[in-house]
Amino acid sequence: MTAALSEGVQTSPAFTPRVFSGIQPSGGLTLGNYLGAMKRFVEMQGQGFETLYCMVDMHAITVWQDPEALRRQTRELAAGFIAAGIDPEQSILFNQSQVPEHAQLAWIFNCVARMGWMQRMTQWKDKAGKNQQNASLGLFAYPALMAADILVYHATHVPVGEDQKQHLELTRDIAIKFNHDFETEFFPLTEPVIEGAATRVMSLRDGSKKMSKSDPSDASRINMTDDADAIAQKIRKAKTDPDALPSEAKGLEGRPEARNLVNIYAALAEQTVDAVLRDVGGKAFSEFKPMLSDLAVARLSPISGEMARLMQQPDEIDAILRKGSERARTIAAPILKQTYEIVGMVS
Ligand code: AQP
Repeated sequence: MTAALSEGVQTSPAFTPRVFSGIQPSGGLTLGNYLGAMKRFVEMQGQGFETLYCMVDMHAITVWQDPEALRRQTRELAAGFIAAGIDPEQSILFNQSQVPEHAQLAWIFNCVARMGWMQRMTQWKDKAGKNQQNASLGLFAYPALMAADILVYHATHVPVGEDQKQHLELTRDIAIKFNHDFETEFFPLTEPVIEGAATRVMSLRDGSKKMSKSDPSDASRINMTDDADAIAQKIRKAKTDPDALPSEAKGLEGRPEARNLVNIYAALAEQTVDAVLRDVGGKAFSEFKPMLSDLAVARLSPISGEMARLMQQPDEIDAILRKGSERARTIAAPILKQTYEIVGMVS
């Protein structure tokens, strides 16, 4: 039996409705992170869930991070969360490494998950590339840590972008195997929440590649800290095709770059793609791109302005994250303790 909380979102009554999600401080925040994840995080606040949002710094170091850059990016990401609308009183905002229960539960899950499951993960294949022997063990085990991030809170819902869907399925597989092996129903089967017009924002330079913080080309992405000129220039130079925009969504088939810009517009305007195309169908990109730039600047500049202001007060950011990790531990510690008991570890 399930109980409806908000439109389209269901939860099992056996578990407290609880949202967990994280973002890696592996670079500056992108428009992809904002539309695919952070905007959704804000929308789920105050909707009948407890909400926990995390800077997943332990995930970030699965590939090399300069220590000074990691510190700066972690604070900048926290500033981004708050500037985008996460209220650190209402939600629990914290840094993953400061809640050791994540790593402790991850070890148990390393012993539950199978090598074959990990080898199938497309993120592992993409990030390790052809040189798997030289990739870190942490990168391979990444999905088990992600499962621990979620299940150490018995989170029932995880808002993510499309690229994380496979990892969420693996989280459910780990919960199912743990519950089966130990003859329990201790871990919930967490629901991914992948919704909206921009669950997969693509590179501005290549409509077949995801927009990403770590793409070597800065022109491929809009950073949340970009100023109005940089946003306008990147959109002006974004790859497109020579045709005018269609009036219906099916006219975007086979036109990945056009689809991407329309999806971004729809997500920023909070309209459906069909509604956007009803207005802009027939326009050339030379007309549409300035509309998109104006909208992006209007939506993003209040956030980047607030991020810059918050970054002037790093001690305040650190205090918010410390308080968040203390609150997070009050939920995680008893769940870990019970897990140890189920597994047979003597305390
Ligand atoms: N392009 C995207 N479109 C929609 N959602 C996206 N997300 C990331 N890129 C897009 C969502 O943002 C959340 C946090 O992602 P992450 O930082 O944990 O890692 P990622 O998915 O690997 O993001 P990046 O920007 O590509 O980071 P790097 O370059 O370090 O690997 C997730 O919910 C993700 O779906």
